[in-house]
Amino acid sequence: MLDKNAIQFYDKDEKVWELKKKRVTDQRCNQSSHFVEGSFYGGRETMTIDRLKQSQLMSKEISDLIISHEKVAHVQLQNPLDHALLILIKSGYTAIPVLDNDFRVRGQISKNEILDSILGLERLEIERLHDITVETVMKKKIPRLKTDTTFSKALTTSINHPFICIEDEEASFVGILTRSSILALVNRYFQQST
Ligand code: 4BW
Repeated sequence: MLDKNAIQFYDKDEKVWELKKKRVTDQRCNQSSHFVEGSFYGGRETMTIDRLKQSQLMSKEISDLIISHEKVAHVQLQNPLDHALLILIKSGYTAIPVLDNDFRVRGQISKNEILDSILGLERLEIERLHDITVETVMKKKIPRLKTDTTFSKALTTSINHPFICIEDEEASFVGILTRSSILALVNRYFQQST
């Protein structure tokens, strides 16, 4: 991590150097601090990661970034797969949340899971779509976060999940956090601070 009592700069090869402040005793009268110890610190990427770690961005809450539930396409546990496929196709999304009657998140369903569930030996058995419920084929193990989760935690979770369902204290569905809104904020942060 970059030291607060140090200055960093790039050389012409884009290597980062760090000069540490060191207390030097002047023989004649006083003490003073000077940047005296120089060392090669790392590449531009190391500097970028340290800037992110030290920024307030990482400890910020995610609440401002959430897409509210009214704007999120979703299906319910007991919906048949033909209905879920219709919602997925019409919304244009690959996967969407699955909710129960109490508006709680129970999983997520994707086009791939639906098509996989009707894959017969020789063809897609489309006629079965109406007889299978969302609950039967949905993915149940999905990440969930609370509205006061830090950006840092959300960023880590989004590495493996294109969207994350957000719940309130009573576990009711609040909305989703998408990878694109996380990346947009990181992008804005770097555009502003360069
Ligand atoms: O209809 C779309 N409108 C817009 N503006 N962008 C779209 C649309 N469909 C896809 N995209 C783009 C987004 O950048 O393609 C990316 C991947 O979509 P996905 O995963 O595979 O359907 C989108 O990236 P994202 O905004 O970071 O969203 C990540 C995932 O979150 C999506 C989808 O599974 C889910 N999602 C996003 N908004 C949603 C939603 N699910 C339900 N309702 C919403 N409003």
